Parts: sequence; structure tokens; C-alpha cells
Amino acid sequence: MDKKIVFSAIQPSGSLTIGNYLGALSNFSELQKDYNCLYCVADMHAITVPQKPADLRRRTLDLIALYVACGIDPDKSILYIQSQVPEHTELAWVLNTITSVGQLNRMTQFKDKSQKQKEVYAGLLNYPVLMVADILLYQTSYVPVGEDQRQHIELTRDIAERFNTRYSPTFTIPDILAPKVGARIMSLQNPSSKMSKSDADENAFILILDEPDVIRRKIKRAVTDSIGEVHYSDDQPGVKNLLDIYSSFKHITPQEAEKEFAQAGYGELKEAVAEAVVEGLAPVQKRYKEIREDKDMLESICKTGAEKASHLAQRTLRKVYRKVGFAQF
Ligand code: AQP
Repeated sequence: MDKKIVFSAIQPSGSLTIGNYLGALSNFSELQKDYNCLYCVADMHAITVPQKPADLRRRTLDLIALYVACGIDPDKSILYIQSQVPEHTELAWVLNTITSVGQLNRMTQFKDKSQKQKEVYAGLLNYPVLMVADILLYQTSYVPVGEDQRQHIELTRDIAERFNTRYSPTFTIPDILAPKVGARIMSLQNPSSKMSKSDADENAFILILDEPDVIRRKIKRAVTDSIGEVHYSDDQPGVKNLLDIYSSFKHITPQEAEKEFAQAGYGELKEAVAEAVVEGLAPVQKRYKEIREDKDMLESICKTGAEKASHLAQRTLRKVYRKVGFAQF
């Protein structure tokens, strides 16, 4: 029996944060053992908000290098750039015709992101449909993503079921695979909103590639509260977030972390969190520096990955085109 398919993508819309790392990237390499995995750089998603072309191009290869540094083996998994596999947008167009505008208007991420734009373009509204196509194109069973993507995965299931009912069974219905700890890392400056790589405040996030001193400084400045005791509680979102970060890097539960710091003050907690992050990221940062210089190797990984992905995608797309009634000779 063929192994089940895992698919996930990350946008090269900025340098990646520990939110992206803990919610998604750090869990990808383990999945390679039991599944056939596809990991994608979602550059077409990234342009739904304005990007500088040269930065986008550079960050796309940065992200390929980061995937490899985090243990993605291009011989085991398919690693590729979304814009190099045109089947994604071809399927997205068909799926747009069975997606209601009302449903897209209700997406939390659309509401958040559209508020930050002077003019809201159609790409931002349609973003989730492209994401649905990304996933369905490969008959994906599991999508390892952070909690912020749950609504998009539910939309994917809805649209897949709608297509399967209207035509005939075509798509596998995927499930989300969110990590138990670290599925929602919050901003260090405003712990009621998620840590995001495009946050205007640099102190709100820690980048995977931040230098140790920068990491220590940002954690020192993290917003806590005036209670002064370490509890893993919704009433103390800043402290809770620090415990989440600590326990994710230490591979323990937040409750175990809470016990460890039961007698500690916030200064001590922050120092320990900073050291856990510095230590946890060090091997990734080292491997990244070695890999990123080798542009030829990275380009070759992308080329091979795009060919393999396109081959798989064609199987689904041909089926879809036949079912909706497109003439195929
Ligand atoms: N704060 C977070 N906690 C846990 N997981 C997170 N992810 C993102 N932020 C957190 C997960 O990272 C993966 C890649 O996300 P993306 O780059 O495709 O887009 P995003 O979710 O919109 O991430 P950002 O950092 O907030 O990007 P911008 O600022 O460009 O919108 C996903 O699996 C996501 O769940």
C-alpha cells in the first residue's frame, strides 16, 4: 500500500518566526518516516499582500534552505515552489466556481489582513481557495499546520465534499495535524494576537535566524503582567505564552514547565526561556548557514521537486477537468 500524503506550505512573506517553526516547520521532518510528504514555498499566496519582488525572490530560496536545515530530505519528500507548478492555480479556478463569496468573507484571516490594507484586492479574498487547491491537488490526508489555519482546513473539507457530491468522489478529505504544544504562539508584545512574521513591531516576534543576543533581548522585553507568579493560565497570557515556548523547545508539557518555575520570578523565567530558544535553534541556524550559500543545489532541489509535484498534480487535475466537462483529447 502507498503511504498516505502529507502536504504543507509556508509563505515567503518575511523571515520565519518561532511561531512558524513550532506550529509547523519543526514537525515536518518526523512525518517523512510514515508519510509521503510534499512541502511547498507558497510564493503565490505571499503576493496577496504587497511584496518587494527582489525580496520575495530571495526569501523563496531562504525558505527552501530553511526547510532543508530543519531536516526535510529532498530525496524523501517533494520540496518545491508553488509558482513552478501551474496546476495549483488551474485547480483553484475550478474550485472558485463552487465556493461562496459569503464563506470567504467570513474567514478570520481575511478579516484581519483586509483591515490592514488601504485597498482590498480579490487575491486576498480568494487566498483560501488557492490553499484548498494546494491541498486537494495531491489527495492529501494530513495537513500539519498551526491552529490559525484550522478554519482554512475546514473550508478545504467543505469544498472537497461539495465537489465530490456534485460530480462524484474525486478528492480525499484531509484532516488538520496541529501540534499538541506550540500550535499557537502569541506575539511577545501583545499576547492576545498571534506571533506573525509581518508584524510591524520587531520585538513582537523571534525569528528562527535571530542571533542569540537578539533572542535574549526580545524575550527580556516580552510583556507579562503585574501578578508576579508563574501560572499557566488564560488570565496571564504573556506568561502562558512564555511557558508554551519553553515547553515546546524542551519537549515537555506546559504543566511540567509551570511546576519547574513555581518558585521563580519573571526574570528567571525569561532567562530560562531565552536559553531554551537559543539552544533549540542553534543546530538549525548552523545547518542553514552551510546550505544557503549553495544556490545551485537549492535551485536543483526546486526543479526536481516541481517536476515530481507536477506529475502527481496532473493526475488529479485531469480527473477534475473530465468531471466538470472540459474537452480533453
Ligand atoms: N504564531 C503561530 N503559532 C503557531 N503556528 C503558526 N504559524 C504561523 N504563525 C504561527 C504556522 O506557520 C505556518 C506557515 O504560515 P504562513 O507563512 O503560510 O502564514 P501565516 O499563518 O499567515 O503566518 P504568519 O507568520 O502570520 O505570516 P504573515 O505575517 O505573512 O501572515 C502555518 O502552518 C501556520 O499555521
